[in-house]
Parts: sequence; structure tokens; C-alpha cells
Amino acid sequence: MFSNSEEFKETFLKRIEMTYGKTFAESTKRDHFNTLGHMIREYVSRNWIETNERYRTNKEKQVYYLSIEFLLGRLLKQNLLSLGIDKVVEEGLGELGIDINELEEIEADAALGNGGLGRLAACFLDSLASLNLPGHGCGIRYKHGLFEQKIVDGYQVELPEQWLRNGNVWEVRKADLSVEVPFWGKVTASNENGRLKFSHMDAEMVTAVPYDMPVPGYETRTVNTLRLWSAEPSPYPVNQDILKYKRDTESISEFLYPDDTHDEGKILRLKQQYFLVSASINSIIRAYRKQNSSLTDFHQHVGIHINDTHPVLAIPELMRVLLDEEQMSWDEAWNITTKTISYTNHTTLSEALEKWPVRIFQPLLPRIYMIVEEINERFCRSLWDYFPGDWHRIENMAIIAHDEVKMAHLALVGSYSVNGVAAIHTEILKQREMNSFYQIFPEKFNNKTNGITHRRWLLKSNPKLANLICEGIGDSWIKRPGDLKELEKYKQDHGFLEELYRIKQENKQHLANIIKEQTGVSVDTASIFDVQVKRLHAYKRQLLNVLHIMHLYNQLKRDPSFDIYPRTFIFGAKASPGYYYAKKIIKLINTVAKKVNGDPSVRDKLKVVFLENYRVSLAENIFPATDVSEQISTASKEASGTGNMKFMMNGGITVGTLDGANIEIKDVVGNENIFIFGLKAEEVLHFQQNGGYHSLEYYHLDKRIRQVVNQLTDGFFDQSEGEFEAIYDSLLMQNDQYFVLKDFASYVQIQSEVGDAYKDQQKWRPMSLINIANSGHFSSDRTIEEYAKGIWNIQGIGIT
Ligand code: 26W
Repeated sequence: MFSNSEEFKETFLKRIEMTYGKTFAESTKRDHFNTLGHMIREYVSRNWIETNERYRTNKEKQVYYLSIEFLLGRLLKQNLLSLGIDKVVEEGLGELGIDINELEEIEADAALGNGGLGRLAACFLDSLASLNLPGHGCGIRYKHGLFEQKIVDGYQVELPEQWLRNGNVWEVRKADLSVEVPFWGKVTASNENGRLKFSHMDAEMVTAVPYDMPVPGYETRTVNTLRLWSAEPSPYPVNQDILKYKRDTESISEFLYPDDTHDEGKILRLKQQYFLVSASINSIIRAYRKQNSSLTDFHQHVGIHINDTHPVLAIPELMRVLLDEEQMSWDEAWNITTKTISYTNHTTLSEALEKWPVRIFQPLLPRIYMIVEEINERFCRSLWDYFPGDWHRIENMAIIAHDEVKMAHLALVGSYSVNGVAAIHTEILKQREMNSFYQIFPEKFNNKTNGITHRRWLLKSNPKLANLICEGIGDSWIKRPGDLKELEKYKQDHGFLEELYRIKQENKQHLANIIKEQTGVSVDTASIFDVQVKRLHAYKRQLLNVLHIMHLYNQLKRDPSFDIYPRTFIFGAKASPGYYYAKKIIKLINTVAKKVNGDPSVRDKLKVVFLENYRVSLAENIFPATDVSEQISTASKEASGTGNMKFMMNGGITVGTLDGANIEIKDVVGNENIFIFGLKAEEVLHFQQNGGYHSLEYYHLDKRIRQVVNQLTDGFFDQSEGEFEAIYDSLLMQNDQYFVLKDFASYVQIQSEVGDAYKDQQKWRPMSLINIANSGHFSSDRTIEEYAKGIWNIQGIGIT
């Protein structure tokens, strides 16, 4: 299509004239972006077709990753890099006077996810394709992704996100592959040759239309597919108000629920879940039937992975197809289903565990409910053998109990593999949260520590560092991230460490410019950039970070000569719109920022910045510019964390609790290259079980704590009265559930050690380098290889 910049330019210019009927001089940046996007999509199409043909002829087992979220971000540069045409295109555009970085800014983030779980799914797609593995994504094409956040007077304000406003160049609508999804109605049974046949009557049909996006691997010929489903009115007649029907239908893929870890039990969300599952399973089976006459060996050719419980209805839906359409016996259908489905758990927080009231579930999905009931009855009966007479336990393990359907229990019973996302998280599942299930299905449980794609989070977003690494150890790490380890040979190399520092400073300057533009605050790149970016949640303890800043401010006010290495504290976080407490924390951060940044007496020592609308594209500017990575969740609460890995890979050093994957980061970099503080998971669990923690004691005994906590209510930060009462109460009246005050002293102490370490650059730079050198372990390539071998039983054929 084009192999050098001359050919590229020629095609590009011709395209602009033909598509827009304009001369190049008249064309806009958006015309350029769209033209380039379409050229790239055409460029991949040959390999896309060939990949699908290869999968068919080799009869390779296919894996489908079902996820209610895919947090993709922008795709332009990632696609160019993967296809190996980034240089040619950049050069060609440059000769036309077009800056690729400006074109990149035209693209809207595909923000079809809330946070960790959705971004993990996006990283997995990149690794699957890059490892030549037959794995595809199935999700929902939300018209509105995660809300846009504005900060107005220190408060979060939400605006609807509009990523499709200017179209999506990467997708292909495939209306001919649409699937009809039934809701409501009733189930009737008839007798056919002595067998009961169930039919779903009078259902309201919704048409699921697939939009496919190519997922090219990095310098491979493999192009996998991300299929996103959009809800449209069905052509089948309905006897109701047609306008209402159209609205109701389209609302299914209208917007992404902005709830991260809090189950709201809204009927529309259950509709979304079944919509995704039913459309995906039926299109998977349709493709399978084209190749195979019967579904008896389905599980040997297809793996279906469910990303948390949101797509767990894949289990009863697959059962339904096998029972009602294939006429299989229950035992045969169950055997196939439980050898097809595998499940990842992403959290142990009880408020995140999905439970659906039967009164909502049953009428909406009548046939699916019958099947879940049958699964439950058979399961509970089998429990008698394991726990004879233990009524209480059996009731607790049931899938349906007290008029609720417990989605996690359905996932545990109907899948062959259950994995946690970091070693400690999997242990907590086995020993505590899911212990009863572990006792009867020990073989199902396994760990797959999360990872991130180093091709986006290092190669693409930190090109300067990537270049330095290539100069130092070659470029094999791009395909084999474990090779980053070779960087350790530079840990005493002055020249190399100096370069590393210089690049960090340049990246800090770039971020400083963004901060200035967005907030008006000038920050000093000579200060330590100390960053906490992630969803706002009480357990992640942004509050601990703020209380520490308040304390530093108090110390500087008391003693202006107080020796502290200058620091810039940077926050980015969206709060779920209904999460009152989280929104108050955002207001607190902004309130403290205003006071501190406005006080000339601390100007050279402390700055506090809240960057609004934290998202993938902003994150790509933040990770490369960070010195200190805040990973300070209450131990046992953060299942894994993946931001921690992104900082590490870019040379940021972790201040963290022994929680989630922080523990494994500590294991690979060694104690001396990470700053660990605070309660351990067992201690947290101990206090939770036996009591013995009284936050008021810490308030009375530690005057630093007393001072900052009092400042929440005494107007010291010029807040209006009662503004932070909820925060004050959580700490003192509700006994500080997340142990903020308990960990305060230890956090202050470690933070002062961080300052000392940074001051001694001879010490800091090797630490930073060792973090980068050992980050290969946290590439999602490693994670996906473990899923491929340990769960899915698939292999990449050696295509490059
Ligand atoms: C029902 C509402 C709801 C929505 C989302 C419940 C739970 C979720 C997700 C499971 C929340 C989530 O994103 N969990 C995060 O998953 C990451 C990827 O495994 C982990 O790194 C994070 O620690 C975990 O919080």
C-alpha cells in the first residue's frame, strides 16, 4: 500500500481530495486524522482477513474475553507502532507540514471503562495479538463512555462524554451479523417426543449490531478482533408505543455505568449484561456452527473468559443454547459449559459483589432464571455430600438465597477456573472470601498477577526513555520485556544514569506545561513529582495523602526553616457521581491546594495540583514524569493495582503498603528500592475481626493528627462550615474504617525518608533504574502467557 514516505504522501493527498472534495490547502486537521485513520485500517485489513483464515484452517482454539468495559484510550499511535509504519508516516506527514502529535490530539479517548478492570482488558488485547494468540474481545459500544470531569469551585461536575461525535475511524459496522436478544415475555413448555421443550414467548426483541475493531499485534501479522455490540430496535413487529420501544432499546448501549466497585442493582445494568452475553455467545456459536456439525466438542475449540461477574450470564446462556437449541441432556450441556467458562475475580470489597433481586431478574430473563434455579438446586443438593447437615454453610453458598441471585457464586460453580489478580488477593480469596468454595473446588483456584502492556506504557508514552533503553540494551525488550533486566548493568554507570535523569526532567517539564495550561499553577521541575492517580475511593486513601500534605504545611508554618525537599503533589481522580464521601475528598484536595499554592511563605517548598478529567491520554503524560508513586491503599483492599506497575516501568519509585501487586513489586526490586509502610493485611484483618483499634486514641495521643483533623472543621483552610464534616466523622465517629490515622505516623516517617533519598541523587537514580529494569515481569505479555498456558490451553503459532 505504501512502503516509503513518498508513496504515503501521494496516497494521503489523493485521498484527501477524493474523500472531501478539497485541496490539501483547504483541508483541516480532522480531515487529516480521518484520512490517516482510514488508510491505517485498510493497511491492516489484509492481515485481518488472513488471521481469520489462518484460525479457521488450523482449527485453532479461540478465546473470547467478555468484558463490560474496554478502556482503550487513543489508538492512532499504538496502531502505527504495531504495524511498524510509525516512522514512514511521521516522516511523510512532517514533509507535508503536519505534526503527528497534533493529529493525535484530534482523537477522542475511547473511555469505555471505569478504571483498573477496563484498562486491564485493553492491555490484554494488545498482548494477545502481539503474542499471536487467538484471543478476541467482546464488549458494548457505549454511545457515551465514562463521564468527563470538570472541577468547578473545587467540586467535581460531570458532563456526558461524546467520543462518537465525530465518528470512530477504527470500527466496521457489520449489520449482517446482527443478533436478536430477547427480554421479558414468558416461557412455555411443550412435550416433544417425551422431552420438555421450552420456548420463550412474547419477548421484547432488541437487535445487537456488532462493530468490529482490528487489534493488530506489535510487528506480527496477527490481527485479532474487538467486537463491540450496539443496541438497536429490532425489525420484528412489536405491539407497543414504537417511540418508547425505540428509546428503551437504544438506552441499553447508551452509557457506561460510572460505578466502580459499587453495585447499584439497576435493571438497565442487568439488561446491559445479558445483552452483551447473549449477543456474544450467539455470534460465537454461529461462527462455530459454520465450521462444525455439532457442539459436542465445543469446549475443545472455544474458551470464554468472563472479566469479573458482569458477564456471568454467559453460563446460563450457553446452557440455554445447548439445552433448548441443541437438545442436549442437562449433564452433557453442563459438562461442556463448565469446561468452556473461566472467571477472573477483581475485588473482595463486599459492596462490589453483584446480587440481583429475583423480582427483577425473573421477569426480565425468564428462561435464564429457570436455568439458574436448576443450577442452584443441583449445586445445593451436591453440597449435602460435602457439608452434611451444615445448613448454615449451604445457605451461605447457595446461588439463590433470600430472594437474591449471587453472581459470584454462579461464576464459581459454572466455571473451571477462578483466578485472582495478585498473589495476596488470590490467597485472600482462597483462605477467606471464597474459602467454602475453595474447600470443594480447590483445583479451580489459581493466581494470575496483573500486567500492563509495556508497548503503550513505555514504548509509546515515553519515547525518550524507550530510545535510551534501546541504545543501552537493544530493542529485544519490546517483544521480550524480561530483557529489560539487562539494564541493571548500568546501575553504577554515571553517564547512563545522568541521561535517565535528564529524560525524567524533560518529561516533568512537559507535564509542568500541561499543569500550567490546565490549572494556571506553575510547578518547579526541580521539586519531587509525587503522584496519586486512580479512581477516588475511601480504601485507596487519597485522604492519607492529603492529611500528610496538611501536616507538612503546618510544619512549614510553624518553622519556616523546616528542612524539606521541595515537592509537588499531583492528584487525578474521578469519583462515582453518587459517591458523596469521595466527592468531598476531591473538594478537600482542591481546598488544601488553594491555600497552600496561595501562600507565598511555602511557595518554594510545596505545591498541590488536582488535574481534572483523569483518563488514559492524560495518564500517558503523567507516568513518564513521576518521581514518587503513591500506592497507599489499606492493606488487603486493593486486589492488585496496575498503575503501580506503570509508574515503576517509567522509573517512578513506589511509596506503598504491602497490598496487591505492591508486594510482588517489592519482591522483584528488593526492599531497598521501594518505600513500604503501614499495617500489613493480617493486621488489618485482625483488627477487623477482633476490634482493638480506636481511632480516637490516635487523635488524642498524636498532636500532628489532632491538628490536621481539627483543621477539617475549624475553617483553617477557608472552607465553608460543615464542608468536611463527613470526613471528620468518618475518622473520629465511625472509627476510621480504613485505618488512615493508624497508618499516619508510619506514612509521615516513610515520606521523610523519600525526601532524603531523592536529595541524594547518587542513591535515587540507581533505585529508579532498578525499578525499570525489573518491570518486565509486570508486562501483560507475561500475564497473558500465564493465562494461555494455565487457563485457556492455547498456543501462539510461530508467526511473526
Ligand atoms: C458492580 C459494580 C462494579 C464495577 C466494577 C464492581 C466491581 C468493579 C470492578 C471489579 C472494579 C475494578 O476495576 N477492580 C480493579 O481491578 C483491577 C484489575 O484487576 C485491579 O488492579 C484493582 O486492584 C481492582 O480494584
